[in-house]
Amino acid sequence: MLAAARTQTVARTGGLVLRAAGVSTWSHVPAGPPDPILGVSEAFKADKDPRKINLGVGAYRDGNGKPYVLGAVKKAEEAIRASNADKEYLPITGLADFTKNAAKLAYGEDSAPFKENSIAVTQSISGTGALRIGGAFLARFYPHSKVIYLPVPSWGNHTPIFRDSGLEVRGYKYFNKETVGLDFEGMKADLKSAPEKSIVLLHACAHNPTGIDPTPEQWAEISDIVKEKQLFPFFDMAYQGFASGSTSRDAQAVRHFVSQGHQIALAQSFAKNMGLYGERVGAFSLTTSGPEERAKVDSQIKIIVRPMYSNPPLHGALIANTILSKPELYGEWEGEVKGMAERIISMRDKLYDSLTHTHKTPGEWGHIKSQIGMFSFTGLTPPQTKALAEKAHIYMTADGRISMAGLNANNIEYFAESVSKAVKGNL
Ligand code: IK2
Repeated sequence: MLAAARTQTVARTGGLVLRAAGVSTWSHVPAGPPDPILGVSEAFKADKDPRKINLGVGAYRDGNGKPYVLGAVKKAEEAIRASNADKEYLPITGLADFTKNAAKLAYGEDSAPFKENSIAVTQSISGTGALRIGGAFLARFYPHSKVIYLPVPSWGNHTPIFRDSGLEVRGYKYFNKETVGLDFEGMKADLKSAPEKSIVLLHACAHNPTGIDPTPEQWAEISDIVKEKQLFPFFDMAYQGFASGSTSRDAQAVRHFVSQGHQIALAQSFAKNMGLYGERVGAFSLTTSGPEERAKVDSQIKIIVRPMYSNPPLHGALIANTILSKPELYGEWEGEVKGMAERIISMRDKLYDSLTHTHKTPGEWGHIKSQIGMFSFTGLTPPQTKALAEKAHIYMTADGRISMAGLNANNIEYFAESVSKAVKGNL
């Protein structure tokens, strides 16, 4: 283009004029902080040391530290390929067979709302999307409160999800630093003093980040308080099967609440228990009074979803549904979930032994064994986690949370030795 013509184009279009003058339209946009969890993966990737270990993100790794595609998933994909499935749009609330099977997995086929067809359920962009749809639905239709109480601490994304949904976020006590266990008295006191009918977020199992769950007896007490205070329970179940190795045992809290007559909201994810992280498969559900009310709730969920992303992705839902609906794949999947949970538990035992017996690390480390699920809240301080990253190339979130699944026979000794040195102050 000739210089004169170029000048004319620049003069005619506002954005270009600004750029030509050296001022961009976006010059006022401040740099945001890196994500506290995914930022750790970026730092890990940039590290070239061969000893590096990533215990940041909660993604399962096999005994060789490699991402794991479940055998049941591979077989489901073969079945889908063989069926010559098309690539048409799904309905707004997703694949109906999948959402039905997801609800069955969570609530149990004998539960009253499942049998009565009163669960409004929609496919979601994994667990995050389920929480976001739920937050938006509650902000729009829950008549009693716009406040949601989260455990302190909670998964780091909960607060932004619910704030962006239009809810006010407050906290209830959950973690006791002294015992590195559940602050059950604090939790009960905070739930009792919350305004009546507030919304309360409960991690159904394998609490992230602490790895500490209430016992069944404690869940029964929590259910009583929720009933007494007429709180609205919103369960986040991102790890069904990962806590105990059994999907039905891990659904105990959800099923107990439902059996006690609570109406609940539930976010489900198939990222961890089927290893479908990047496929983004999840479900959001609400229990209603019956099919008529369910249909009305469904219609409003569609109105929330349509302007956000129109309809959910197909492939992951087909995989999950194939597994959930074919008995032989279901059985194989259950065995694989158990296998993943057991490998994590064996890492807990090894880490505990190495920290206490081999390296005589100062402090009490029993919580490494007693915590549940994918994560351990180690009790390491931010300066210790910083030193571990800078000097030992070991990456975890600044709060000292480690993804146990990142440990294996090849790196656990180096990890225990480095932690021990960090605690003794001689890393
Ligand atoms: N809810 C909880 C409690 C979660 O932990 C997650 C997944 N978090 O995984 C990343 C990490 O903490 O390292 C989710 C919901 C949502 O997960 P997704 O959207 O992947 O299903």
